[in-house]
Amino acid sequence: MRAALREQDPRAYQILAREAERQNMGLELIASENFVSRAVLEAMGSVLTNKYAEGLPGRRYYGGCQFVDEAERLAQERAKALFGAEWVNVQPHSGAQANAAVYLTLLKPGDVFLGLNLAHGGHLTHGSPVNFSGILYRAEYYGVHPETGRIDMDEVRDKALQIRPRLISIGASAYPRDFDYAAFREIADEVGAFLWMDMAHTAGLIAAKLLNDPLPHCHIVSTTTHKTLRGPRGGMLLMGRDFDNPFGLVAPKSGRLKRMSELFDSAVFPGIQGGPLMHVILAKAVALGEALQPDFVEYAQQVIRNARALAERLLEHGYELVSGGTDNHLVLVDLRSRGLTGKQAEEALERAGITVNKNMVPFDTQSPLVTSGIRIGTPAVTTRGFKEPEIRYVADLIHEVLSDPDNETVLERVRNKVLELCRQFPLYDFVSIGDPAELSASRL
Ligand code: DSN
Repeated sequence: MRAALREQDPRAYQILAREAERQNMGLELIASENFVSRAVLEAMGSVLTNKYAEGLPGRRYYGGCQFVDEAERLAQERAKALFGAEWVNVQPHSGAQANAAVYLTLLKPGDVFLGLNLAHGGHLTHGSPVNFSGILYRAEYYGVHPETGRIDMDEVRDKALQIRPRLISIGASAYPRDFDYAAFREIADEVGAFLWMDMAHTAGLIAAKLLNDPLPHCHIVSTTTHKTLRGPRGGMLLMGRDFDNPFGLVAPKSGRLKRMSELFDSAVFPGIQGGPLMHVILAKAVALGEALQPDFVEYAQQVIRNARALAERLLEHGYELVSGGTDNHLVLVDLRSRGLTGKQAEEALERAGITVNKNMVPFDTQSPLVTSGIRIGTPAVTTRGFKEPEIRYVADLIHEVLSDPDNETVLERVRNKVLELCRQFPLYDFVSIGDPAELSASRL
């Protein structure tokens, strides 16, 4: 199939080949990225993309859905088994879509909700003023403690009692610590709010039971499927149990009282989406099947061990880490004491073949386009086979670059070391530009 792409559309093929080369020959340390298996790639690049299937399995608005119904049921069944969920919806096209369905179900425009400040590790869809969540609803924030860098549960409670939100959200895109869901639930119950966890970043680590489990405590849990879960780009909603509609929510048109699961299903379709991406849903089923295998737990354990080793080595080099370390798959480096901005660091590392992202640190005074920090994650390089010795070496390379970020000789030297490391841990055997493009994953 890729030979067809090369012959029919060389420009598109070149883009694909060059991106494959970039992934193969660079160090991918963006905390939200990963490398999927060949099986997941095959499911995604399949004829299921041709099928319209609005509705749910067995209740579609189109004929010919017998096989895509099986795909969706397989994904549902595996997601339930993996997370111990009573209900799932595997249709959200992305994490942002899954989150949109949460808001649509639980809030009315103008309602108040409480989420983690974006500048303290929160996510765009948790109330940023430039996102629908902050435009349509009234977002209030809790943050981390200035000294510990950890979420301050006293602040969460005080804020919740003061503003009486209808919804409290948990979850982050740059928070290196675990969450105390039971404590959040107590606060939510005290103020009569729904509790929602967006576990997009840590879903794979939660599935492997290495972090606290939000499902028993939250009314709703959303996730992406492509980060630590190592599946295709997409979203998902889950409930530990199908709670009786605690605040008497009714369906938008009929005004009828419904189960929470029915309300969330209708919020995804027809609420915010049309036809589900059935090729992606099949790929979600494949990835969830992989995550149910025992070696996925080993992978997730290694992700955390690698993040800890990275943190320790960076601390040895004198870097400041938000919260002083990590419980999960990422570290957040505060560069203020080194006289560097996140932007400078990201750009210098990129030139040396190391991809990270600049990131706000709590109480940052720089703009989001400059920032004072970088976020470094281990899921992708762990998939590649890196263990503690390699990750410590990566920390050394980062330090080499950041100690002299404008020195082209240093950047070139590190780039060569990165290439050497990448050759030792081949990823996709996607032959370099000009060769027949057979994707035969050598390690995956
Ligand atoms: N933008 C993603 C991240 O990098 O964390 C989250 O959606």
